[in-house]
Amino acid sequence: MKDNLFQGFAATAAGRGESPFLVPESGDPLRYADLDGATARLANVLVERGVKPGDRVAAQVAKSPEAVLLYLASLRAGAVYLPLNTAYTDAELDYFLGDAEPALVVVDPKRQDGVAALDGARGRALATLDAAGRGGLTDDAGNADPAFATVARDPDDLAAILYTSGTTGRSKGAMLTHGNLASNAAALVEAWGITADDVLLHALPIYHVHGLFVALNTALLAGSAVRFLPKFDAKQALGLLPDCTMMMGVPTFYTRLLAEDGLTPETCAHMRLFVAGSAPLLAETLERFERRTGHRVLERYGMSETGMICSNPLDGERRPGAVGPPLPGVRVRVRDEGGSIAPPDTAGVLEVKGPNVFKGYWRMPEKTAQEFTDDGWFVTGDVARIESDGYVRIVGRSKDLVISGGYNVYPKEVEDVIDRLDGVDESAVIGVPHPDFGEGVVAVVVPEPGATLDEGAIIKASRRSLAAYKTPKRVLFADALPRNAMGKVQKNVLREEHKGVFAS
Ligand code: MLC
Ligand code: AMP
Repeated sequence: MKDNLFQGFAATAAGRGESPFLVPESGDPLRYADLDGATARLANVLVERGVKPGDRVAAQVAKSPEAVLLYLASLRAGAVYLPLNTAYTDAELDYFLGDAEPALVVVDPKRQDGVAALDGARGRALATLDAAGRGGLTDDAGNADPAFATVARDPDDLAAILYTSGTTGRSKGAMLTHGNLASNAAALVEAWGITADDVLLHALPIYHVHGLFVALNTALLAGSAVRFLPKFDAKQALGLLPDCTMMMGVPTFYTRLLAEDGLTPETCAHMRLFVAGSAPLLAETLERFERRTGHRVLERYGMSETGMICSNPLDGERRPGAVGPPLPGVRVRVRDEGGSIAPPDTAGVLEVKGPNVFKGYWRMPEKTAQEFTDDGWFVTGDVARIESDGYVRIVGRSKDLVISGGYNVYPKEVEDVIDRLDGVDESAVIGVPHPDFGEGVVAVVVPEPGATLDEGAIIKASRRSLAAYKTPKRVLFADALPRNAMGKVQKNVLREEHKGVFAS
């Protein structure tokens, strides 16, 4: 593959002619034949707006074919694409913009004024793109030159930055190179047998590794068609499944599909592969889905920093509760509590090495150094066991993290917001089993002496600074938090005590 990731995609597109790439619910499909001209026009617009190779292009935009073109145009221009969750509030956005210092910030027109007023946006060029793909960028692209010489990139040059929150302190921007993304997409196309005959049902957001890189980079590399939905809706997905061959989703997609009567072997007759990841897929969900449809979901495991690490096989045993062996070219090992490399079947923190592993955290050399071992392995923070035949089982997390519906929520960030509210002495945020989201965010709050606090008011106040998916679904009150001898809050005790809060 050529060094600029886009050149690999362009080579595939050249052989796909009039075949569709993105097929949205309404409007014309974007054909592979359109890709060169459409991304060239947009790349010219980026350059006109001052974007130079190596500059960051930040995008907080709804899912649309034009948003995908923006990602591809950024690659072509040699820029670094920085996608941001549309749920982020202005306060959250302010930090990302201030830290990444993008040359261009692309937002929905409705948010333009709010974003322009942020400290982090000061001095940055702003452009708009709405959910229908309209806005300043699209307008300019209509008049731009449809030819653009794709900027040459080394495999080690940055293609994207994905922000991931930290267990302590500030969010970190994971720097992903052209080589990282290209190698991971090629490994997945191979492992999952993706071809130009595939039709992918795409209902994931496109600001995270799952919907953007795992789903779209593989489709682009293989030349597949993509049924492109703005978001996941179980009924709509069921209506489209008969026309598709593949779906990728978080476990919530599968539990929501199972709740629909229309999920039958007939609906899935044309399907070749269902993939799940971003959060643990319960063995029970895998088994129920297989009983209902005849399809055994393929579970895989990855991270923003590494792309995909492990996958159950396309052919061979898809083991419930396991994420399969590492992908070709990727190595994993487990380190036990004493710091030694653990023998098979022993739980410990999982470490990974390979061409998929990111370059480091944006402008955080010390954080980067902390998360790599001396011999260059990335420490995932996930607790795993490697079985004697190489299958990996994720059995827990050493990092204090909640995964709700596939989104990561860092308790520290939520606790900081709640602790600042009037009448709150302290708080502890935990994840407990949730029938829809896998884990649901719960805050246990200790009021200041004499203060009267109200659950609804705390939820509402938190929501002002936090995205909806991070905001606690329940707030419970306690006189004190359980602590160990070192004074550390025992979150396992709280999780056990409150495990039934969302029981249905
Ligand atoms: C939405 N809400 C959530 C939520 N998603 N709350 C908790 N967890 C979530 N995941 C909020 C909504 O804003 C709303 O709040 C309320 O909960 C009910 O929303 P809903 O209508 O039920 O949610 P919906 O819009 O249907 O979204 C649910 C979902 C979505 C599961 C379809 O969250 C989703 O697409 N998740 C996928 C995330 C993903 O792509 N993760 C990959 C990360 S990459 P209110 O206040 O408005 O009522 C990664 C690496 C890897 O992890 O390995 O892949
Ligand atoms: P993110 O930082 O958003 O990329 O999320 C990565 C994290 O998601 C990993 O470190 C895991 O904790 C979790 N994860 C992803 N896939 C799986 C899976 N199949 N099973 C369990 N956890 C997963």
